[in-house]
This record gives sequence, C-alpha cells and structure tokens, in this order.
Amino acid sequence: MNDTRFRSMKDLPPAHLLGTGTAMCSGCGGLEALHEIYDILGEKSVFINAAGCMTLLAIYPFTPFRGSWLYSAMASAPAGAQGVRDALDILLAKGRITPREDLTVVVLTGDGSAYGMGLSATSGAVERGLDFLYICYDNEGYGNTGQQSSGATPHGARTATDKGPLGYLGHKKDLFAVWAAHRPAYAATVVGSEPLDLARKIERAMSLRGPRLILALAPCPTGWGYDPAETAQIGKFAVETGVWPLMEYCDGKVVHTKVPRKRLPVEEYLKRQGRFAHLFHPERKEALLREIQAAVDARWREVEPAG
Ligand SMILES: Cc1ncc(C[n+]2csc(CCOP(=O)(O)OP(=O)(O)O)c2C)c(N)n1
Ligand code: SF4
Ligand SMILES: [Mg+2]
Repeated sequence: MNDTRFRSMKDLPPAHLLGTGTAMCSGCGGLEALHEIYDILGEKSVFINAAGCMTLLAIYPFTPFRGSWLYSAMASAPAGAQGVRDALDILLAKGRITPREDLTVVVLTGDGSAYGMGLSATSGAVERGLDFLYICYDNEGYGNTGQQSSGATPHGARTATDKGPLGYLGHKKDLFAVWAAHRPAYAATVVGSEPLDLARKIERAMSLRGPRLILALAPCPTGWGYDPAETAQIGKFAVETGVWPLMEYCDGKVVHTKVPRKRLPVEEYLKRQGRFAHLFHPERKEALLREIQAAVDARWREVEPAG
C-alpha cells in the first residue's frame, strides 16, 4: 500500500495485486504465479491464507489484495474456507447480499500445509464438495522458516533439514494425483513462466463450481539457491525437462496441456540450483543423477509416443 501513484483505494486499477514493499524475496516464483492468477481472479474474492511466505504480503490492517484476506493456522485453511463459504451462503439465503456480490472463496497455501499439515482438512473439504479454489504455491519446502524439507521436496535436494551427501532421501508426494483421487471439480498444475497455460486454467477453474486445485510450481531463489533473475528460466527448464508436467484433471480425465517436444536432460534443471550442487561437485553423483532421470522418464512413458 506504499504505492504513491494512488491516493485512495478508488484510484487502484481493477483486480491488480499491488507490491507491498514487505519481506518477500525478489524473484519469488510463488509471487509471480500469484500475480498472474490474481489478475484473472479479481477482487471479488476472499483469501484464506495458511501461514507461510505469502502471509508476509499482509501488514495489518493492509493487504495487497483489493478483496478480503484472512490468515489461518497451517493446518486449517480449508476449514476456514468452509466457514467463509457457509457465511456467504447464509447471507445469500437471507438476501443480505445479492448473487452479484458473492465472493470466490480461495485458499492460498504453501506446500508444507498442502502436502502435509493441512492435508486432512483439505481431504475433508474436497470430500464435502466445498465450493472453493485451492491455490498451492509449491516451493518444495518450508520456505518461510528456512527451507526445511516438506512432503513436496524432490529426491536428492539439499534442505535445511537434509544436509547429508545425498540430500533429501524421500520422494516428492504426488499432490495432483491425491486430489484427482478425490474426484474434484477441477485440478491443474501451472507455473508462472507459462502464463498463457496458467491463464487458461484459471479461467476454466473460474467457470466451474466445487473443489478446484491450482498447483503452482514456485521457483524459490532463496530456498533453491539461484540468482533471482533466473526464476522464469528455472520454471521453463522444469517444464522442458519434464520435471513439472503441465496438466489438468476434469470430468475424470487427466490431460497434459504441454508435452515437451523433446525433453531436455533433467541435469539442465538441476545444475542451475544450489540445492542440487552436491550432485555435481566435488564429483558427479552418477547413480543419483541416473535415478532422478529414470524417475522422470518413467513418469512420461505413458504420455510420450513410443519410438
Ligand atoms: C503448526 C505450525 N507449525 C509451525 C509453524 C511455523 N511456520 C510458519 S510458516 C512455516 C512454513 C510453511 O511452509 P509452506 O507451507 O511450504 O509455506 P512457505 O513458507 O514455503 O511459503 C512454518 C513451519 C506454524 N505457523 N504452525
Ligand atoms: S523464501 Fe522463496 S517462496 Fe518464500 S518469499 Fe522467498 S523466494 Fe518466495
Ligand atoms: Mg513451501
């Protein structure tokens, strides 16, 4: 709210997410995706934000959003969304607001909540058919507290809690598949560096009702160890190497929305990030590099035409 171009709230451009001059890192891929999403979603929305990096966007009583914003505990954002949706429905039923004044209920959460602490509340909300948009910006770790490993951390990545020679020994959970197994109204993966694909998916999600997931890869210069200027490039390499498949689920079917014509070696993505530097220095960890590549190849085997 420090932008001096605007003297009052009325001067603000419609549906634009303002910079706040807060503690967000430059080059934040989560913020890049959120900007793009909000430009389409607009101000007729109410955000329920699980504690994480994006919570730093708000400095009470201000937020950069022109709509409403609530902050929740890490595990509770979907439960908060249920309460807000119920309250809006009661206001509608009583005629205290018109359908035109209704708001889109949005959960905004990091991966620590989405893949872990908040998963049970999320599963319950999807099971109940809650009408909400669920945006997870996935920076693959507990970023706000120093990038500890989460259920979204990729195999082999070094984090604050996995500093050993092979990095994180676990495997990234497939949250998209977890959602799809719940048969939601919609689920999609996106990344800010593919804005057209992202925009189409947000528009599609907005045209539907019920539980809708937008899972955004969020390249994180601070936690992943790369120059903030390279965020868009890192996002593109995630897609071109096949590490981050762009896809959507609707009506029981999964569709890949962008299949790389010729997938690049996964190394092209890994070698640009400090969290994977131990795979290349002081000597190459060939077995682990092969294992990571093989997992990505196996993931794509059913999608790519043979030969
Ligand atoms: C129950 C609970 N444990 C720990 C914290 C401290 N905490 C605040 S933000 C955060 C990291 C959340 O990680 P994620 O959901 O991935 O969001 P990110 O910080 O990466 O944006 C943690 C651990 C908390 N708020 N609540
Ligand atoms: S730690 Fe990562 S996700 Fe969090 S604000 Fe910084 S760049 Fe964004
Ligand atoms: Mg995170």
